[in-house]
Amino acid sequence: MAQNLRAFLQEHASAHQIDAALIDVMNTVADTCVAISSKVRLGDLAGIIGEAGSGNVQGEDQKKLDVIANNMLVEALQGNKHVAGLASEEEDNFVAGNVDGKYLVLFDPLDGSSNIDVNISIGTIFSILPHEGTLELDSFLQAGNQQVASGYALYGPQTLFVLTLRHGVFVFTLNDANEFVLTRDTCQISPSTKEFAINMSNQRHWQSAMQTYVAELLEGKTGKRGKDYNMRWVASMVAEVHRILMRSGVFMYPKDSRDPSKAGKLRLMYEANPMSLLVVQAGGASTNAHENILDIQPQGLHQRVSVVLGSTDEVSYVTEKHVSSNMQ
Ligand code: P6P
Repeated sequence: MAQNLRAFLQEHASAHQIDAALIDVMNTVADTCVAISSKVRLGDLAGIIGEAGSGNVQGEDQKKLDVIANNMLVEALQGNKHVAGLASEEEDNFVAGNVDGKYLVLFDPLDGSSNIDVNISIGTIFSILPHEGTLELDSFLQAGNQQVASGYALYGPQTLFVLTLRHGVFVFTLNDANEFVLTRDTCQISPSTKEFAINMSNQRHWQSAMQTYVAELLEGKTGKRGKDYNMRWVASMVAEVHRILMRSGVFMYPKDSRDPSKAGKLRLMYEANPMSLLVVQAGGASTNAHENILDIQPQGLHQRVSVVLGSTDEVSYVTEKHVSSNMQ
């Protein structure tokens, strides 16, 4: 019988001397994702499709489910004594938790929400950072390599919960009893791939190094790379990252010329950092096309970043292309 998440986490914690308080926080996140999944699954039947009629700090229109998922996570995590504070894509500022808490939880409550109304996979992304002392904004502004855990829930044909506590990547599937059970105990991204994911409609806005790189991919076996590639674009980062964890690939959301002040579209603290930790734990790589994302010292809670993540051969190739083009 497949091991359930709670039993797995207990065993994993004793095998790797992981703090029981962190395990408790992970269980709170997982339990809340089960509750979110119940809402997502019902869609129109639960009256949760469509716009909330409000906007978030990102300047995006919120979907009803964005707000519902966010409120569920805020309430659940504020109720966990080990959570000192939390930050969300849907909250302008950080939210205080319990003064004696030792962990901070940062999350995108519903990533890919433009896909909700058309029944395409969406997800919840979370990052867990250590905390001590007074809670202030700087408490959250830790580099991604400080994360003690990260993961996501993927609300797709199956509801999955994928996590790392820095000792590998594990996949759990929600069963009929609404319980996550272990279905994959290793994820290994191969160094090479034939599959890339990027929103091609932005091609004219990319830096020349990215334009050159993608043009080489499109040349296929007759070109410089010597092999044919396939392309995917789901417009849900959780779905793209999961595909890469399952069968390798490279995902890119580069900065573009439409808004030079923006380093990219995706958010560092609760999208790029948690996903980068998972990818690196699975043997992949993740950069902003110049440096490892996990090494970036954050300047703001909602700062954006360019993302190139997945199979190491492709990530290093495209990163080197950008670094050398900057030196010219
Ligand atoms: P575009 C979803 O809104 C998201 O933040 C990521 O999940 C996804 O990879 C990206 O934006 C999609 O962006 O510009 O293709 O809609």
